[in-house]
Amino acid sequence: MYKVLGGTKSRAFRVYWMLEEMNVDYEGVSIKPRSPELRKINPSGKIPVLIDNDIVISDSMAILTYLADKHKKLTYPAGTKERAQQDSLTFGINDEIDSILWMSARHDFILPEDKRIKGINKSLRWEFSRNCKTLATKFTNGPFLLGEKMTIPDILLTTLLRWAKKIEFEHDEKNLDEYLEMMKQRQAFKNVQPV
Ligand SMILES: N[C@@H](CCC(=O)N[C@@H](CS)C(=O)NCC(=O)O)C(=O)O
Repeated sequence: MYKVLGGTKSRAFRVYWMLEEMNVDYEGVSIKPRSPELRKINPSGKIPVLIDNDIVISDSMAILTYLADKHKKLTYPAGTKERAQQDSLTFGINDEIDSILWMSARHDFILPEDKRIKGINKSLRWEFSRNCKTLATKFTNGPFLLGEKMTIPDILLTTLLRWAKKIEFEHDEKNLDEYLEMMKQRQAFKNVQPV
C-alpha cells in the first residue's frame, strides 16, 4: 500500500487527491517538516514524500508524475505532443505560481525572522496577478487545462488557486475562479480526509 508522508494542509494534499482520483489504497502519515525522523527519509526535511515499497519519492509533482505514469491515469503517455503540453503546464505553473506563493510563505513564517523581507508581498502580489492573466489565456476549450481530459497540472493549479485565495493573493481572471469552484466539486477532492 502507498504511504504518504505529510499532512493534508501542505502540498501533500495534491498526493492524497491524486490517490483518491485513482481510487487506490493508501495510508497517510502526519509528520513535521524538518523533523529528524523526516530528514532520515528526505534529507531536505520537506513534505510530501511517497513510499511505494522500496521506492521513495519526494516533491509533489514528481510523485504525481510517477503515479500517473504507473497507473496510466490523469496523464498522456511520455513522448507525445499532449504530454509535452502537459509537462509544459506543470513546470510553468510551478515556476510562475507556486514559486510566488512559496516565496510569500517563506518571508511570512518559514525563514528565520532576521532573513525575512518585510513588504515583499507587494511585488509578489503584482507578479501573481500578472502571471494569472497569462495562464488564463492557456485555457482553450476547457473544462480542464488540456481540454476534455483532467491531467496532473489540474491538481497543481487547483491547489495553488485555493492557497492564493486563502492568503488573499488576488487576480482578475473570472475563468480561473470558475475553474477552481468546478474542481473543488470533484468527489475525489472532497474524499480527502484530514491527515
Ligand atoms: N517543490 C516541493 C516543495 C515541498 C515543500 O516546500 N513542502 C513544504 C510543505 S508544503 C515543506 O515541507 N516545507 C518545509 C521547509 O521548507 O523547510 C513539492 O512540491 O513537494
